[in-house]
Amino acid sequence: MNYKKLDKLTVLDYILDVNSVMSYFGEDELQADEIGDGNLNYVYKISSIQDSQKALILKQAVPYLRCVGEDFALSRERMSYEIRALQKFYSIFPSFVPKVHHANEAMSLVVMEYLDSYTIMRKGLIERTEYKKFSEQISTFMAATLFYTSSLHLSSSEKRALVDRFNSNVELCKLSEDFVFSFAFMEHETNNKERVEDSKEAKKLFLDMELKEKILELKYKFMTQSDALLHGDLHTGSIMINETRACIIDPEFAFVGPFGFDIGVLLANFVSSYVYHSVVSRDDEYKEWLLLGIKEFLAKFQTKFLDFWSESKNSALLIEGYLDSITLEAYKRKFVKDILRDSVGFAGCEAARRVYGVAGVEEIRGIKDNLLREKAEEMVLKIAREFLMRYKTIQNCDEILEILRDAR
Ligand code: ADP
Ligand code: SR1
Ligand code: MG
Repeated sequence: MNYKKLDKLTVLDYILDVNSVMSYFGEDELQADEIGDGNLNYVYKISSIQDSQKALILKQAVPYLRCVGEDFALSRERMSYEIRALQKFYSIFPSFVPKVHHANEAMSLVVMEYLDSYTIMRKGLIERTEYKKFSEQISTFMAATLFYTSSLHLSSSEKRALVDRFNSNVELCKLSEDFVFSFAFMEHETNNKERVEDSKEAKKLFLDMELKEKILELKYKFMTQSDALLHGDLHTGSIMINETRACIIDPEFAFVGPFGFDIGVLLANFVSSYVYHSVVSRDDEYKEWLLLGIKEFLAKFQTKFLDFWSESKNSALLIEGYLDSITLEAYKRKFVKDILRDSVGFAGCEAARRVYGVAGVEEIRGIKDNLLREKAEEMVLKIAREFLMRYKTIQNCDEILEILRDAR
């Protein structure tokens, strides 16, 4: 089938020929609405007119970057990686990923479960919602997907096959190399002009060579370290959540990369939320809830990762009997501590790039009051700098929380 960009009408013609979708809707009449709010793609909700409970999402990639326009070419093959990642993550932990009903790499589209009564986590955090189960759920998702796609579990050939299946996602990896690690730390045409112009803080950041050396260390890890299958853009806008379930969406940046990257990106986005509530809502109780959530998420990740590891005896890396039990335990503990440290470094990059880079986050760039927004930006940069300068020596989660508590 040749690629064709669908619209709200042709989307309905398309699914008429897809048995797995039509058997879901039966004889119902259908309607389609475009509901995407993302930077890159088109997202349609297809629903039954007779039964509003019945709905699915059809997401299609276009061969350009939607938020910039047709002049910014971006290959639509990114959808193939999103499809593959959704399927891989679903096979590891189905409860945390929307179910795929149909996928068509040639048409760069996927049809998946409609997450009804879920909120984008970023918005929920702005509204001060306390999600009781998120640290348990997200830590499980991350520990499982990272562990089971790594050389600590897979055989050598399985791991290489995984790398083959994902690591040609070159254009989106390059976007992250540019936008997460580079452009936002120098004068660049893609940066947010309004925020950079006349900003002393921006100049200071762009001239901070000590910091930029640390960012380069992490960029190098991002480019060369093929530890495990990553979501690749796991900010709080890629999590849809309610009281009972957290679901991970939008893994089009997926590739086999460093263990600490997804954890770091998520940590950075919790930092943005913490800063928002320090500067705008000034809600100390909610800030404490966020800190506790961050600590639980990181601590549970480490425990669960080690638990999964204790069940795998042979892998590409380790053969049973190679290390004695005391050495093995010490080796594993150091291993997860190193993941935590890298996560803190990646969190520094992600938090800071959102300040002047092209893709800001709502809770910082969306602050209407100029003085408050500047204060929030300064606070994010202060935390990001501490993260980056100290990431190699962080000992535990409490140290990370201290950095947040000390920032003003
Ligand atoms: P993009 O790749 O363009 O960033 P996303 O995958 O982030 O697109 O989707 C854009 C928006 O569409 C999300 O923020 C969410 O509001 C909505 N959305 C995406 N997937 C689903 C889903 N499975 N169920 C309900 N809403 C969804
Ligand atoms: C130019 S693409 C900007 C950002 O949007 C995506 O969600 C990623 O975070 C990317 O860096
Ligand atoms: Mg996206």
